Amino acid sequence: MYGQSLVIADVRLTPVLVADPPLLNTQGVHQPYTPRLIIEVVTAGGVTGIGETYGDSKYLELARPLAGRLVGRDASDLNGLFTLADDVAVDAARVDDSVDVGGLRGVQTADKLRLSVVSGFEVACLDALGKTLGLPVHALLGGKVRDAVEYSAYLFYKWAGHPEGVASEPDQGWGAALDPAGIVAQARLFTERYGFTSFKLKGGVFPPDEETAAIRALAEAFPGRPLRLDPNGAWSVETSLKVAAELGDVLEYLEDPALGTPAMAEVAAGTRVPLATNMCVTTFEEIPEAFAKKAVQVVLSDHHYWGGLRRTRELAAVCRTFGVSVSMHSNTHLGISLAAMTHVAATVPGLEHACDSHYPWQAEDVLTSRLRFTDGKVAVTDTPGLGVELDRDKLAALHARWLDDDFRALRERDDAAAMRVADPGWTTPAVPRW
Ligand code: GKR
Ligand code: MG
Repeated sequence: MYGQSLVIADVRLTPVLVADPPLLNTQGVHQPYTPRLIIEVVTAGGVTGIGETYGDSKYLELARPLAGRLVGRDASDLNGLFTLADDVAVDAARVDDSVDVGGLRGVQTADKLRLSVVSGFEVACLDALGKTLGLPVHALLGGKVRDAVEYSAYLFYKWAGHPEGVASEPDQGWGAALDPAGIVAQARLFTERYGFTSFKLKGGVFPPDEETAAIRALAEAFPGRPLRLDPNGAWSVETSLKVAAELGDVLEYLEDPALGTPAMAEVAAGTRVPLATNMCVTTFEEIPEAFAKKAVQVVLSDHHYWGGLRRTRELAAVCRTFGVSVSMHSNTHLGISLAAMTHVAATVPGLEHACDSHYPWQAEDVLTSRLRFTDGKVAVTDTPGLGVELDRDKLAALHARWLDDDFRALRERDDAAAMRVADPGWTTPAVPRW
């Protein structure tokens, strides 16, 4: 209720390991359990706000001191969060400005890591603020411009199960998908279970001809539906142009066919198929070159690494200015993040492409009730805050798994290591792979 203190009295951090199916990507395969961090911000007024972000150690190492320094500050001081996080990062001995270019989320820098941590705290503060004021998070961002947010089915090549002998949760009836027929069957399940009407296929797993055939099969099975293919930069410019020419009549867009802005610009210059990215434009600093070179037509934000919901709106404003579309990509996440994604997406004008979400792949959650997709959409709630509630028993169970020594190796997400369990000789392929 208005008038209650927003001073932060306590911050709880709970790392968890969440079950994940054996989804294939260019780096390897998803581990049977993926780390996430659940953040609770408790105000002196007795309100608890919740947030979620990546849970690998490097994120925890920043989140812990930040949590300590937040106590005594005001949950509404969202700008202050960023300066505080900068101070914490400077003090944290192990955080340097080293750069890792090998990931699926573009260039990894210490700055991006900081923003990813801050994003979870920002969402928790917004949730606390909204609950205190009796307002939904979308209202704190200026108000929703739509009542439901559309998501696309996120199709993956997939084994039927994790390798024999590896502890994992039962498959939720998805089965294997290793060829065009398997991908179409998976897409049908997505439509039956969630009503999705657009489809994104994670590529970069099989030779481009096989993935082209899978998209063709989808186009035949679902005529006129928006289709996307995302090989996470695994292709050369030449291969990208060949695929674009072959699939130009059915693709909504190609997502990160080639790695990096110069290569994407070359592809964009040679095709009319729009290019989308969550790899070459992942920070504001990367925008000028990419937009000047007309390398991308759709920027896929992810509030986790763009630094939260308000910065996602800032990104959308910059994109609008330059006539570039904006939508959302995702990584393995739980319902708190889906709620946050839905609130911010509800406030972005002119969202022309369905957002993507891994949520259907996560059978486990830390919420009392799961968010629902109806006709491929999540309804935008007007319940104060994010409109979701933490289930303490579920949280405790997933945290107990994180604490369990048998699962210690999985505290860091490493898709290449997970692949080596099945294929000991596997190394992350050099790019371009094809
Ligand atoms: O979960 O395997 C995956 C995805 O490849 C993810 O890591 C990417 O970040 O979904 C993402 C994408 O669109 O590139
Ligand atoms: Mg992508």
